[in-house]
Amino acid sequence: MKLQVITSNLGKLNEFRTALPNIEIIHNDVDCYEIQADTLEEVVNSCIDQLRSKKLNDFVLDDSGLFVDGLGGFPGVYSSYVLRTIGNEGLLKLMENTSDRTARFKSCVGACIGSHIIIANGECQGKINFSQKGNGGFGFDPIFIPDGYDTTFAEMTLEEKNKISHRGNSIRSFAEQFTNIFES
Ligand code: ITT
Repeated sequence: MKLQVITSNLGKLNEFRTALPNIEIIHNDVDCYEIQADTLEEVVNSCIDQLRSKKLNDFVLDDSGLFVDGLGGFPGVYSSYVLRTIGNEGLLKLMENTSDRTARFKSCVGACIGSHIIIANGECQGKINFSQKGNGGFGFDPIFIPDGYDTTFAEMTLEEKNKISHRGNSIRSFAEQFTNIFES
């Protein structure tokens, strides 16, 4: 089976390919209008509906964000906007006087395969570093240190990040549900 990964983000695409080595992944960057919603899952469900109404099938997508406790969960569902506007430097500046640096990445993966809809969530706890470190990954990776490590996601290989990351976790949960539906 061929599975289309719907994303404009090549970093995400690489993570799907690494986490699902036994599935043939095709990239599709067809646009999905991201509604303004309080949760990642609402955004994912809306995108699934939009893509189905365009007659697409056998696809998976991800909506994700970084939730910083000391900022009341911001940027959260506004993560993409924050990266596009103030970027990591701006977020670090915003946190100059924030002592609580705990944060979590969340990922919600949604898939439509045949007549089945699969929704899978993943999280990764950690903290926001005081400066950017590392050249790997994408987005907020240079400022996020997962719990139990002293390196940022951007200092890890793709395989290391996938083992512990929000998206690694949501893709594993997706793969488990996929196996239960199609291989039982
Ligand atoms: P899509 O086309 O798949 O929507 P996107 O980059 O716009 O790609 P999101 O809408 O999910 O992705 O926005 C989430 C933002 O959070 C985005 O700017 C990402 O760069 C960032 N982000 C998500 N997952 C991340 C990760 O694993 N590491 C670093 N930053 C991440």
